[in-house]
Amino acid sequence: MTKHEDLPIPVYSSLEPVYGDGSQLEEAQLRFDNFKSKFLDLFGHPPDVFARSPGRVNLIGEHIDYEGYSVLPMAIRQDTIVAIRKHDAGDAKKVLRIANVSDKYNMCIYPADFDQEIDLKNHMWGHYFICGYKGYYEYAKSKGVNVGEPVGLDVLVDGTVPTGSGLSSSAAFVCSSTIAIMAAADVNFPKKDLAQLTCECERHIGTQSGGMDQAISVMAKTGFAELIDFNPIRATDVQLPAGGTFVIAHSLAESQKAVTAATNYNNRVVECRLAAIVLGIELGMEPQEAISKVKTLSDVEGLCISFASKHGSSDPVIAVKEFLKEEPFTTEDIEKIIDYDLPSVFGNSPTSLDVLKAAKHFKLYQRASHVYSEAKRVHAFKDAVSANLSEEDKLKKLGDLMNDSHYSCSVLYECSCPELEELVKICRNNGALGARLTGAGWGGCAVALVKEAIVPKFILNLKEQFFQARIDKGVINKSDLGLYVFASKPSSGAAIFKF
Ligand code: NG1
Ligand code: MG
Repeated sequence: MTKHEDLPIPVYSSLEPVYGDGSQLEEAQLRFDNFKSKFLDLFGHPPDVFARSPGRVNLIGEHIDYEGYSVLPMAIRQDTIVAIRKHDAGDAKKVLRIANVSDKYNMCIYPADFDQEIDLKNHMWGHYFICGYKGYYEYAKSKGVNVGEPVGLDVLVDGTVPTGSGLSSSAAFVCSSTIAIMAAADVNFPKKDLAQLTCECERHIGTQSGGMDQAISVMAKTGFAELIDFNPIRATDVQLPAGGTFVIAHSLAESQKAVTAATNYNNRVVECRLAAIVLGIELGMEPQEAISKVKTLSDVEGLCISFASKHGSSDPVIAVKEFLKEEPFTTEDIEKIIDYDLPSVFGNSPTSLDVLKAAKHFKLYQRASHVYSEAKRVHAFKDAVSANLSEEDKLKKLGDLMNDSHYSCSVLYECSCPELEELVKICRNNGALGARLTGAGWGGCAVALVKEAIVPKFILNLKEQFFQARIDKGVINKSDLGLYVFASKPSSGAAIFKF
């Protein structure tokens, strides 16, 4: 049997396979009808093809995908849809016109040039489309596809994943863009290749992302969360216990990851790399070898475990305790150990050099402890789901792991914020079995595991105890509440529509 990840992106001629039936389908029908007429109004032609890709909620496994460790997300129903039309090769207008159904986003215009530079100092929403555009053509050329000369494109975008919320609006946008560009070229690659390709695409925006968001957006299946492994990318279905529901709630602090990368996201990627190099050296590698070979904490896990096993354990956190001091490392501390100056370790990565410029010190002990312990929690979560336990005990175990994950993110990885702390506490006070920040953090959403039977009451209490004060202050409108707090079932992955 062909494996799920080896299949191409499904192509549908109707909306049912993705949006189901009933009111959701009616809503989707209306959305697509408006979308098509808006396209026609703007560009004077109907689109050739549509693509959609969903956002996701990460249930457990935060900030470890870029360290090579497995994560456990599920797709949500909110998604990005992209409609696209290719101009004829003879057309004079060789530009990419990228419009959005929301007035918040002005039309962006780029040259039709496969190798164009993305102006990172000047962040524009259309850049995410260009990430897909550049990445797709690089990849297609490497696969021997005859891509011809660049032609103009008309593109319309509609996203329902809230931005800056930790629900991966960015990956939904990059994946749907890349898949629309591919579909317009009449090509279809296997899902696992697209997952890898779109992960690389999104790095053009300047964040040194792991591949979780794109992998789940491309490979999700209705009804399942997925355990995502990397190198190579693989997805294993995880059937969640029926009696529990995941409720997603927005802290209303927006995290602008592309803008704060040097002090937040990319800073942690650099700290993890430095922690891995220092551990490698402490555990016997030559500095030169460690610098050239060690990219992630998973690269030195083997060394850490052999050390820990001398103490009768297989926990790499033991090696971290032994070899990394708890006080933050200064640049000089690290340079003394690695016998090299720091910028030369990251010489070819401008985004890492930005991190070094902005950093006062490096918390290697805390970051490595988080990564190794979080990686274990992901497997404990997966094991608990399939363990021979009562449903009650299963849910309790999953909740405990989520709480431990949040603690580690908050205290060791320092990617929470006051609003998320308040929200997580309110979730737990109202009967959540577990609650944690989800996604990169520094704002965005929390996810709570709640017993099915109390979901309506739970959401009501969150509205009263967290959101009402924000409505009173005018931060959000009461009529939009459903966008900020909702229960979510595992939804389906990316698709192409040809009507
Ligand atoms: P968000 O901020 O939710 O898009 C980011 C990364 C993930 C992962 C998580 C933290 C991107 C596109 N995504 O997710 O790869 O590292 O943070 O677990 O940067
Ligand atoms: Mg994102």
